[in-house]
Amino acid sequence: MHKTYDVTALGEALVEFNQTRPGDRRFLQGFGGDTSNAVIAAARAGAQVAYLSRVGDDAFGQALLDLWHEEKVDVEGVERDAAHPTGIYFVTHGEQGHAFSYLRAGSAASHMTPQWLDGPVAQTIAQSRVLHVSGISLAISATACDTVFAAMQLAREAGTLVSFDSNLRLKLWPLARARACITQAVSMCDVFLPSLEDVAALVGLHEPDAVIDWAHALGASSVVLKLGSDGALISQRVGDEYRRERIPGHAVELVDATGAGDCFCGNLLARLARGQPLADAARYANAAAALSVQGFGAVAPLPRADAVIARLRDTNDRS
Ligand code: KDG
Repeated sequence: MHKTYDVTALGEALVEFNQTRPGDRRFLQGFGGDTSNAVIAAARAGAQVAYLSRVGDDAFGQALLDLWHEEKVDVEGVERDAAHPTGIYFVTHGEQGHAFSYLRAGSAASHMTPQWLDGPVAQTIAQSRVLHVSGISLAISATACDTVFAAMQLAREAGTLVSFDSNLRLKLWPLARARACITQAVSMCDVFLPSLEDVAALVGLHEPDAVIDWAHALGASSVVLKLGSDGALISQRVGDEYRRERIPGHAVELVDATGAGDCFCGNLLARLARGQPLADAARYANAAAALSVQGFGAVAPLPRADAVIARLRDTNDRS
């Protein structure tokens, strides 16, 4: 099958309202939704991308479609739903970092079903080098969960690499269900992109090497453990061996970490889809994520390739 797209993601996009300062009543409108953030990050890295989702036939759904149009994200696989709204979320900031509050129950995206995959959506998955999904895509409803598993299966059959970010959000589902579904998804993916906090909360593993062993034992052939400002630990099956490497982090001044993990995923997948080795793709993604936390909101600060390349060059010159 000819691969038209480098990276396609499936999930829910949201309109974001981000508190401008801790305690402030002013909220800046932006955009979010982890898989949408990741696919925009990949587009800004130079990849050909598509997004698969459902939005309301409302002003926020239109705003998201306009955003994707500006960002050169193919939206053939985005359906509008006249009966259910586009989801929204609020970001508040405090001493513990940022927190999310959602108004998304019953949203258009949560009404996706496996039947919706038939036709153009399945076609786009088959025409992609990578399909990216997340724990949030699984969490938003039972039918969305079924849809994501069916999409992962379609991708596997079409020779499309399957990427999965655990993105555990315990406001969206109970821990026991999250554990069962996320474990299943890890067993169906090629590239697993968890954070240490997610796996600690899910299965009680706190050591990076133990997390990598657990994910490989479930079936993921590549694991990229995101460690925030400490960089990443990557591990890849090569023949009968597993090769592990630590990718150092970047010290930067943090403004807002919303979407930094999605930025990392989108940039990593854009580079992998173009044939870059995992370690180089992870170094690139790390630099991109470091840049993204210096701006405000999930989408606005996602960097473009020239800024990431300049950051990598500066880091090399200093070492
Ligand atoms: O990773 C950032 C996302 O979590 C944010 O944009 C909103 O997708 C979102 C969610 O469901 O938490």
